[in-house]
Amino acid sequence: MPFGEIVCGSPGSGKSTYCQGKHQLFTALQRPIYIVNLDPANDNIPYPCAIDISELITLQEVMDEHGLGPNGGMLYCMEYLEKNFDWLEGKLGELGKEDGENGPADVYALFDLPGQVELSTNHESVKRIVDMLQSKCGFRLAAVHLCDAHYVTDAAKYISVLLLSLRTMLQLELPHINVLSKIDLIGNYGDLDFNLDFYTEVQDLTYLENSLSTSLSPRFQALNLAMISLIEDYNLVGFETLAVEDKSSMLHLTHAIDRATGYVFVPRPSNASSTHTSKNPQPEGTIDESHKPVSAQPNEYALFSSAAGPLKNTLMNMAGGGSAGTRFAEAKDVYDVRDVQERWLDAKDAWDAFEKREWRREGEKVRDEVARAKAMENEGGKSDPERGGGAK
Ligand SMILES: Nc1nc2c(ncn2[C@@H]2O[C@H](COP(=O)(O)OP(=O)(O)O)[C@@H](O)[C@H]2O)c(=O)[nH]1
Ligand SMILES: [Mg+2]
Repeated sequence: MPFGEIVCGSPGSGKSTYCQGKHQLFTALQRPIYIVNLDPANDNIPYPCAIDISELITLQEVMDEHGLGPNGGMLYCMEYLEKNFDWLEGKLGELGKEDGENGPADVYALFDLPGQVELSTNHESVKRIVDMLQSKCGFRLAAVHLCDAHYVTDAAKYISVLLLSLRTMLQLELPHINVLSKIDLIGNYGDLDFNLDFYTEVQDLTYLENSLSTSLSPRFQALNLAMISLIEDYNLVGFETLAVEDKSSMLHLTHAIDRATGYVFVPRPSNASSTHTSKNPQPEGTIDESHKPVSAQPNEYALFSSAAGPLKNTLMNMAGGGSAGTRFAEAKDVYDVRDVQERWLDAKDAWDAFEKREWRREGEKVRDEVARAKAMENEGGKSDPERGGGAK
């Protein structure tokens, strides 16, 4: 069963960077992943692209041929893709056939969408493309909606991003994960009025009234209150956080997405034994369950990143040797938004310094290991009987 993510969000919210980060993470976890670029204006694609819409249509062509501007051109491109969905279906059908994979049935794909907000809020083409991915190609999808974390620094912007997230959720009708992206930059925008969990958990929004009434004309106060109560009535919006370069953050988000799509609950790909080749061996100490029926075997791709439950002690381990990480140094086993607050707001400098020390230590370790391996190789060469240097 193919699984995937519809990666959406405003221009510059970090969609392509997230796709690239996820590709790197999954490659490290030996979990296959394919990225489909559906943004015809994406010129510098930072990730290896399995399928690229620009093979079908480019924004520049459309603008030149039909005399359209960038926005109209983008809508045209999406309508064109909808009409030519067979092209996408054919390309998706080719995925996963190399490297002993199980073919398109077991593909995990990321769909990098264009940033025009109306595409995921009120234009119908993307919605119909998503529907066809599910009905024709059998994908189990989740929407991953990226919003720049900068929006939480201002009450009015925060309300607008809540409304945007709510509208996108209602439009796409998918299991939905809203994400405050670039959370590593949040400290640059000054102090927040509330702790981060107030924003991620969308707690009692009436607390925002004061800041809203000072930043806007009194005429709009009633409207603000009405919008706040609308968001609270639906009670649907919440946020995860993301800093692409931070492995714990990426793993935590992957965990949330795997639960939303249901990936953690499916058995592993039916030919997964073929992934344990000499090139891709089973990790040392793993219990070999290949004799059991596939349905009784754990989905190890998800296990590495997800099904194992909350990422126990990930950050605590990092904190073990340093002075940073006051919260993490306590015996705790859940990575939550308070950890994010400490990492990027309360103790950012201490954590940055700690990470730098860790990287240096890791670099030195690798250098020593390489030197040791070289020395052993040289010694082995000297004592090699075939070369005549060894004792007989
Ligand atoms: N500091 C930081 N910058 C990020 C992060 N994610 C994306 N960016 C930057 O945000 C900018 C826009 O990202 P991009 O992926 O092109 O956004 P897109 O238009 O949504 O695809 C780029 O300069 C990225 O380097 C992040 O997690 N942290
Ligand atoms: Mg992009």
